[in-house]
Amino acid sequence: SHTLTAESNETEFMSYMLRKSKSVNKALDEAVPLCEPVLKIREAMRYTLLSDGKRVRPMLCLAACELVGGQESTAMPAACAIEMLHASSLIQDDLPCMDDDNLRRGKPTNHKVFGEGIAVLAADALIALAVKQIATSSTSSPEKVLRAILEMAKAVGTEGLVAGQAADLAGEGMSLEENDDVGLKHLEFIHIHKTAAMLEAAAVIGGITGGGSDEEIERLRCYARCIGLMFQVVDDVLDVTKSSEELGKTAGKDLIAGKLTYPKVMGVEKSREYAERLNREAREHLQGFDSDKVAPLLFLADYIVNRQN
Ligand code: GRG
Repeated sequence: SHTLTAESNETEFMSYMLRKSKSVNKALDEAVPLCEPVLKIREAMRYTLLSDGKRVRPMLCLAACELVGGQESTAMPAACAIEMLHASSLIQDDLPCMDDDNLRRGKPTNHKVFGEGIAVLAADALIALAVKQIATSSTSSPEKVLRAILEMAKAVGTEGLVAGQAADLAGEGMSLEENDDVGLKHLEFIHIHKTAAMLEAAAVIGGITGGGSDEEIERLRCYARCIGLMFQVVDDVLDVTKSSEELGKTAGKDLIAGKLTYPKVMGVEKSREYAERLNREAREHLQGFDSDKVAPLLFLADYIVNRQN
């Protein structure tokens, strides 16, 4: 069966995710063909876009579309556009002037392979391609496309990713451990903008393209905001638990660098409780939807909160 019911188990959810990510990968591959002559910029775009990510955002977009009664194919151009924006942000985040990372998704970062100039251009081009992808999609009405583009713009700009990253840069080296409240506010601002905004856009755009009502779309927005924040809380907790397990190994870099994390401002136990609370809140926002159609979104929330790496 291709539907995931409320009674399904985790294995079924994982195969649902795998199926979705396979169709997303196929669509992404087709969206950036390697035309002859093969250009380095296209290779660079494909390098990050098609590398091994979880595809959580496109999956969320497709599941949200299906939740409100739409078809997977209707939301596919939007789902691809969201993953392009995500890939663009990863390339930029890894640059020497930002986080200066050598590895991403288990491979050398874009600028390590293609050089900084091409990496910056690939990130630019992926944003342009995202807009093109959704603007030329024939699966939604012009009005829905316009609404979706607005959501995308909000998610990347000074109301979204860029604001989060700027706050992150501004807070570098900030020592806020003595003042938990200020620290927590700053931390939440960063994560709501850097992580939750894009997940929110993914869910909302899925709801829009699927023909959801305004109320349904708002509920998807609240759900996605919760799981976005939860994603980061869990990430921070894993960072701490990983680094105490493999002290001196690869993890713990952020701790050494003095990055602000949830365990630092509220302790590991409280952070775990907070993640659980966000999960419950996320589920509450989805109450009343068709139980079979909502199953993937509930599993996704559990998957995020229970993940071990
Ligand atoms: C204008 C697009 C754009 C970006 C400029 C660099 C920047 C501003 C923002 C950084 C955004 C960023 C890297 C946020 C972190 C988001 C995050 C949680 C990344 C990890 O997501 P996963 O775990 O990664 O879903 P995979 O690899 O599975 O896709």
